[in-house]
Amino acid sequence: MQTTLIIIKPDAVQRGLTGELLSRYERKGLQIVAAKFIQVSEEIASKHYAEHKEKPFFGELIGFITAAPVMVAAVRGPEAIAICRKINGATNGVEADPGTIRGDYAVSKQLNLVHASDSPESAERELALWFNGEIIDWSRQNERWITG
Ligand code: 3AN
Repeated sequence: MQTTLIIIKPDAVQRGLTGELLSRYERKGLQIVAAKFIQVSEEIASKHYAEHKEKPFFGELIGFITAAPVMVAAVRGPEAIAICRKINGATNGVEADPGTIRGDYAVSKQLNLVHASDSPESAERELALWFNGEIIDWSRQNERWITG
């Protein structure tokens, strides 16, 4: 089992897609183990995107993610990290395959609706950054009908 961080970004929230997008991870069979609707601080945004600090789009990226509220969630399941990256699709909405979130809803590199951790190391770091003891380990009654 892996747990990964999902962010439903400001563009998706503004477009009224929060529930629709969160449901894509849920209906796949992943389990929501934390979620909150927040206004992101510059401090958390800079820490989250620390690896992009030197990129020319860093300032714009921080401006975007702090511009309006986001829904942040932790989702769990077998290979949850790879599954969520597949559900999201390629970073650039123009290149993302139809059927993925970005393929279905995005035409931009920056306004790409969702974030998902890209590795176990990133997931661990990001979950610790966004959730402070708020992850709930709960059992699904129907687990055997989902993960076997
Ligand atoms: P992903 O979100 O697919 O993991 P990353 O980690 O390469 O993509 O980029 C982080 C975020 O930075 C992206 N979600 C996107 O919003 C933004 N971004 C990436 N590349 C660009 C770019 N060339 N111009 C503007 N924003 C970008």
